[in-house]
Amino acid sequence: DTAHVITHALARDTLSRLRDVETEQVGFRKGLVKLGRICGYEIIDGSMETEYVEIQTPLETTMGERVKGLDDVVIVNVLRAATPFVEGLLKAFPRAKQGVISAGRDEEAGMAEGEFPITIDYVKLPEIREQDTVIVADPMLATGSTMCAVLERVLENAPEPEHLFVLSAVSAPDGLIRVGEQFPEAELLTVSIDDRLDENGYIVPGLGDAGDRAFR
Ligand code: HSX
Repeated sequence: DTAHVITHALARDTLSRLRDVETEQVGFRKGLVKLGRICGYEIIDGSMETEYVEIQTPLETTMGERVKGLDDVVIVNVLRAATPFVEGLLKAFPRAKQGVISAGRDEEAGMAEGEFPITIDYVKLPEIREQDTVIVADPMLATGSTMCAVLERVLENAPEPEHLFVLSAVSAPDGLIRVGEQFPEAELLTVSIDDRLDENGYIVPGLGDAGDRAFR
């Protein structure tokens, strides 16, 4: 198994609204924010440890728990569709550092052997340290070309982080396989593994173009 599917009922509900062609721009953007928050909570629940801490309630001293590592989180926003998704993630990881990468498929060049050439225009990343949980977020993982190019930039000159999550809302089997093969250290998280890619490299059934639906 290459990927872990986030199956929280609210994640499935929210993704279904995103898929719906009737969901207009505001609803779509809010849905992506909400899905980002749910995914963030799922990452915390599934992968982060808690420690016991003594706390004082208004009545007495008792044991409480605190999630460890919340200060060591780096979220990478793959412009532009990931922007609302990352806004949601930040609700789960309010103290995260953020990186930004503008990367996109060269659609005119077209898909060749299941891959697109990728243009990267802008990269600004915080320092990545061994103890960090790095979350690279992009709502769509289609051929995986964009994500592979992004991961290359994220990981160059960086030590292997504690966790490297590749988070998408919808993904295609081909893209997950490609990213998994090229970056075996990455933990692939998605809310849905869709059926296939069409001849233009779009995820089917998918949700259309997330960037266009959120921003146009
Ligand atoms: C869309 O295409 C998404 O937001 C991703 O950035 C990208 C995914 O396509 P692929 O590179 O996986 O084929 O703009």
